[in-house]
Amino acid sequence: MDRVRPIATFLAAPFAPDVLRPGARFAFLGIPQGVAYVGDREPSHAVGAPDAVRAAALVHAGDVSNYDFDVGGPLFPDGVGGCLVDCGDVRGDSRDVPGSMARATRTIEALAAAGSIPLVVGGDHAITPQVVRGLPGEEPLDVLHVDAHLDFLDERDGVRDGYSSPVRRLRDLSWVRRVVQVGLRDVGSARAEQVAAARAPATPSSRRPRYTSAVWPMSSGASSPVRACTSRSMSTGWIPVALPARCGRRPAGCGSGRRPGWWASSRDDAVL
Ligand SMILES: [Mn+2]
Repeated sequence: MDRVRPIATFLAAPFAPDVLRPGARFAFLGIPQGVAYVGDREPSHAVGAPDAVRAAALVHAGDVSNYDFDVGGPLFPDGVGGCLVDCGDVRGDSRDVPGSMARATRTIEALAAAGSIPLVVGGDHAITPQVVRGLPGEEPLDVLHVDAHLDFLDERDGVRDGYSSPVRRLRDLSWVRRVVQVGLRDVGSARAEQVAAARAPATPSSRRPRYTSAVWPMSSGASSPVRACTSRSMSTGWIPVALPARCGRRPAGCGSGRRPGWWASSRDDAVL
């Protein structure tokens, strides 16, 4: 009972109640969770993102076999069946934040073990390390992080897995070889020493001697580092991409409030 069945699936793909037998190369998965800080005064609106993406994509469900000029052919010549499934949303429990995060990681592990490539929609940015922790650790992994912010705080208000720390937590994982951060702009929570720490190579004593990092502000242009990251990641078969997360009805990273705790879907307690 780890997942919630969606009202409508992504691109009208078959629903896969068993992630170990999804029967498809790509598996859509919602993780409508997040971790709030002391001072966050409203729940994250990002928890509605999986269903919002499903709803937006549904209008294209009848077009997937048509010619796509961006791709140079049909994206799914024979329809999505057999290629794509929707595994629903990982169930969140506001009374058990660590358990909910572990449940998300276990689901990713199961998808990877089944040979599927997860297409994950959060949730706030706290979910990124939850996802990467579940990916196979045998092969080096490169991560492309597209965001306005550095997200490299070691902790905030004693919280180490919040939405300001996902890139810092990725660096804790021995199989993460390279992190490329693209699109940083304006002022966020990052201090100069955190930028320096994010750009620093791994120390000689690290288990990850080949680790490298690149931080590309928006003003520097993004095409070159994106190509560098994706070309290397293609050899591993995994291309984790972290998109900007918002924590409320305001520009990302600019909010503050008073509500500590846990953000989860309003369908928190609904289960398969
Ligand atoms: Mn972020």
